[in-house]
Amino acid sequence: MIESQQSKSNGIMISPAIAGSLAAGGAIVALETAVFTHGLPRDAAVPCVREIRTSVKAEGADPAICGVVEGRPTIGMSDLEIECLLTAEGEKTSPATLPRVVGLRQWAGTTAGATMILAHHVGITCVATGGIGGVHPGAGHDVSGDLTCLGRLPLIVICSGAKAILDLDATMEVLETLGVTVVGYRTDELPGFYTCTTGRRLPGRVESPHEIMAVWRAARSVGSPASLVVMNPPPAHLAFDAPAVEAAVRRARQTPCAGPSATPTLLRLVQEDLGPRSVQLNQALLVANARLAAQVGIVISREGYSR
Ligand code: PSU
Ligand code: MN
Repeated sequence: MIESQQSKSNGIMISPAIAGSLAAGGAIVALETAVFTHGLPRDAAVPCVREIRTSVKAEGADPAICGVVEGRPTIGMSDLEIECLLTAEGEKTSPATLPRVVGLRQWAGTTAGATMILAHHVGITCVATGGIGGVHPGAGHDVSGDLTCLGRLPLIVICSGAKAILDLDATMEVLETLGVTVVGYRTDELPGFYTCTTGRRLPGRVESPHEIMAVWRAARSVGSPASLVVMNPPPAHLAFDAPAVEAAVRRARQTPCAGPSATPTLLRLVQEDLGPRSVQLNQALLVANARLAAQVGIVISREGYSR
């Protein structure tokens, strides 16, 4: 059992740094952990967490790594807790499984959706992730719980698109159906996680953290219940060409997989196919998205927000 000096809010464990920042109205960026338990290779995970922490702090915001520590939903996990989560081989928890892993005292890395639930519950607005879940191709009705959360919770989610293995057109359609506002960050095109472009035009674009805040605020003032998704293209110097990614995805899809393991399995196959640069890119885009989320958090914290 890991001893902690955390405070508890709404049943959620909060680290002293995050509790202090929440009380002071500071800028906080919530980050998921499923990408570390089930996305990146194990040896890349801890250095990536460290880089994210450093970058968010450098922007003047507080990084809140979210996950389930022996059944305790936690906001602001320590490095030790993250290492224990990886050692315990915690499961990947989505909105649907979060109550079970908490109730039955298990370890788990939270998906973007589960992270959104925890963040919203304690009053954190900005969430950063790599790629959101979405609609898987085929007739299996596999639609990520990330999308439901985006439709229901009034957050700002910064990502680099939906994951390359998904049906991107169907994913964009479902986001629209759920009333989720989607904008590109300094781009007109939907990024493809591994690629800067996908040939799909986004409904709108923003140029600055200030504009992101303006759109999010407008969503609140018109009574929208949903999130604002900001699509931030991956760093161009590491991004891949679309044909290379398409070929890797096609090869990965030849391996049958379904359910919660579908995303991690397919992503691992694509990653192996694309080689080590894909891991570097994954890390770099996580850091870049966390940075942008920090900048947005700062603007909101500075300008204040009232309904
Ligand atoms: N990015 C990765 N690997 C992952 C994920 C993201 O490189 O495993 C996770 C995210 O946490 C995302 C989740 O929220 O996959 C979606 O999974 P599903 O399709 O099962 O909802
Ligand atoms: Mn699924």
